[in-house]
Amino acid sequence: MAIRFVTGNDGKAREARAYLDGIEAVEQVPYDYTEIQSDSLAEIAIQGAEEAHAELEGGDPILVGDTGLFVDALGGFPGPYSAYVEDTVGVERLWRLVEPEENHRARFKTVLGFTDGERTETFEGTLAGTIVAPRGDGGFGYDPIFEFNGQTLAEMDVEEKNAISHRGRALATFADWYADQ
Ligand code: ITT
Ligand code: NA
Repeated sequence: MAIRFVTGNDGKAREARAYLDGIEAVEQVPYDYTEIQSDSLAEIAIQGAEEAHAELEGGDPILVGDTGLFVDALGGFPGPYSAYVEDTVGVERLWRLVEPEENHRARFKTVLGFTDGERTETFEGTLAGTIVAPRGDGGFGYDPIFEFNGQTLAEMDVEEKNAISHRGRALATFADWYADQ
């Protein structure tokens, strides 16, 4: 058996493997599930996991991740719409929106949705930080404008980021739970 982690991103699959090392094998599957329009990352992750489990061949369990960046001064925008906003507005212009605001606090949230076809569970991880002018060329997505402990996530190396990241925290919680099953 293997956990099928639904993502188009090899880095995320490697990260999942690191947390599940010695617990379960992780297979990366590039299934493009329908992203329902919802204010809730958990709802999106649950629907995505259940759809992938129903549509893909084979019965191995499915894990999907849904992430959002929630900016306090923007009422939590872009939140569950973060992928769409990255593609349309872009990261640099999101920074420009936040720049004139007094409060630059934001947080990343990842919700993992797991299903084995019988049970569906969600696991959450968050990372609080500050929105800053873009710095660094590592990472992906909103990493250049998200500062944690004086560094943007794009200035960290992969191991450093994964050790503190929202997805890392969600994966650690999931791995603990899964190991007990
Ligand atoms: P997959 O579902 O194929 O993994 P995705 O990009 O559609 O990729 P996510 O839910 O992980 O799905 O990401 C939503 C948005 O948040 C998207 O714009 C990402 O670039 C961004 N994002 C996710 N994780 C991030 C991270 O660790 N650092 C910076 N941006 C991140
Ligand atoms: Na996703």
